[in-house]
Amino acid sequence: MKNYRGKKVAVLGLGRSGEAAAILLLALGARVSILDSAEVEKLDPAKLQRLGGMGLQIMAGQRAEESVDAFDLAVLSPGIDPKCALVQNLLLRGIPIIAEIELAYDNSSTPVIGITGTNGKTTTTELVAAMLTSAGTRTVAGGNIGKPYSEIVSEGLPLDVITLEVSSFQLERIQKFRPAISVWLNLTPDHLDRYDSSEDYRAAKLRIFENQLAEDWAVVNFRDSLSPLTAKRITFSAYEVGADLHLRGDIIHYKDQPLLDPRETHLRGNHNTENLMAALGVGLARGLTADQMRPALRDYRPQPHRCEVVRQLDGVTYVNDSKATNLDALAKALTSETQPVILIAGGKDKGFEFDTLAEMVGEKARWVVLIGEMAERIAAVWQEHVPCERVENLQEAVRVAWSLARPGEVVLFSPGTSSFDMFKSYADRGNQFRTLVNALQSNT
Ligand code: UMA
Repeated sequence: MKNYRGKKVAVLGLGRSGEAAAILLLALGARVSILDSAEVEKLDPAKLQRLGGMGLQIMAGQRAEESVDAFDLAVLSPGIDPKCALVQNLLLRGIPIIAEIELAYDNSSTPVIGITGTNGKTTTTELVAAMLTSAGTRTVAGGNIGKPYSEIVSEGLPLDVITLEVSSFQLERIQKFRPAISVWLNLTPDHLDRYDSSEDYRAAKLRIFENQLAEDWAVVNFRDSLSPLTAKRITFSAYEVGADLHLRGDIIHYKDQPLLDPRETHLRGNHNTENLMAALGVGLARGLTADQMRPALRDYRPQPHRCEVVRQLDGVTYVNDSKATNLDALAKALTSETQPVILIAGGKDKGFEFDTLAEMVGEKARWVVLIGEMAERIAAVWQEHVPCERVENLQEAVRVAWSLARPGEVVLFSPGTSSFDMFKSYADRGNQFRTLVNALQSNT
């Protein structure tokens, strides 16, 4: 643990991570300023009042971006791109900048399980936390899943291990962050609005292994060729029998030992089988038996917006997969469907090329309805393979999909990109879809 007493520390960003980091730093005796690029009237007044009352200094907008204060250290919120003016100003002045998770790690002696990957992080983090808890291990789930790591450290609960969902953004400015178990679920292109290339995105994620020692564990997807790792490795794959955790028939095996039948769980699709395998890998690394691991994995119910069945109407199944904010998630949702699909997709331009999915969409979907910033460009590359219709908003998209769908088909809302062009978040987008679907009337 570093000594922060009397140190002048800038916390960058007044979101959840920034608030948690500031509170932890105050408790450590630092003199804390929060700097946020947004103009003060855009910031949450209740939060400003709360933090102001704790003796924190808050700088907003241009004043924050041009600050000349002599900080000893800055702590970066994950959503802030280091290329932005706020960060560049500090870097040019030689002020060291660390990630929020580095601050938390540096001030806690509880071991960490770090779970990263493009898709499946939240489900796997919840599976691991539920499995460990039911086996008598004291843990909480936090990090990118919602509760900042710094908040968990401030709470100071007696825990055996902290289960963290870790994003590439959070890993960018770590120094010593070292999970006792690192989980690598998968990697497909994402966040190309922040990274110059997929290689940069991969390099940020790979940092989850960089401080691991030989006594640590890496639970990794067999199909991703990761260069040699220092930690002991457990591999998993729903497609390759050579992995330590693999499928024989429908049953997940660890080497020759049957562990779990995914059909006994509430999770659908091979991508979820891999999430279950990753959770089992963590359990094995911690010495749990199959009997200790199975019950919680069987009971677990996924969060909304992840291939969530909203309702059946006139023989048509409506599925909300608003959490599909990248192409890989969309591909996985399509692969999970065995019936013809009316696909609703599209959203913010994140730098993706949708042509890579054209053939799969042509095979799985009978019709595509497109919304958002990307609608035109997706139609241009998909319409040779499948009829595409562009509409103005989600309401119209649901109405068109409803009029096209036949009994036995699936209306799948799996946007394949972010929501921020039209909605507050993927959750807002999924909630609106659910409301619209629940308002549909039967044809019969
Ligand atoms: N801000 C600036 N300058 C900028 C950009 C933003 O000052 O250039 C300010 C904003 O005005 C705002 C603050 O930064 O006040 C927001 O910071 P933040 O985006 O880091 O938001 P937090 O509330 O701290 O949420 C972050 C994660 N957000 C992102 O990584 C974008 C949350 O993950 C995470 O749950 C939370 O920390 C707690 O750990 C969300 C996410 O979308 C769910 N993650 C991405 C994903 O899953 O794909 C990585």
